[in-house]
Amino acid sequence: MAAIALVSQTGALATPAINVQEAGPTITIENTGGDPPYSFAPAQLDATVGQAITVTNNDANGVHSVTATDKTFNVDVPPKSSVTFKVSKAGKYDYACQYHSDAHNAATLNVS
Ligand SMILES: [Cu+2]
Repeated sequence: MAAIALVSQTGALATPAINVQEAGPTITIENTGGDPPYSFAPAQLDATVGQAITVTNNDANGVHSVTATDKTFNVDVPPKSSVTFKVSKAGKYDYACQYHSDAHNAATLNVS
């Protein structure tokens, strides 16, 4: 089952010779079991308009999302997988998880 979701955009297992893609902005979601239990890291991220932003969900047990408070973007990220999205309009976007609105740290994506 896991193989289906493995589109491998992080290139974590790729050797440098194969992975020639430049590292773009990345949001990582973890189940830390702390308070709050889920984390967005980094809490503040910069990107440019149209740039690919990769979201990796390392929580094996749940779908999380990166959902702008103003709904400019809403990206579901299945367990143990990565999704890439782009933002077409500059702005400072607070975002949260639509499934656990009170269980993630506050996070902001700044697009310029
Ligand atoms: Cu969540």
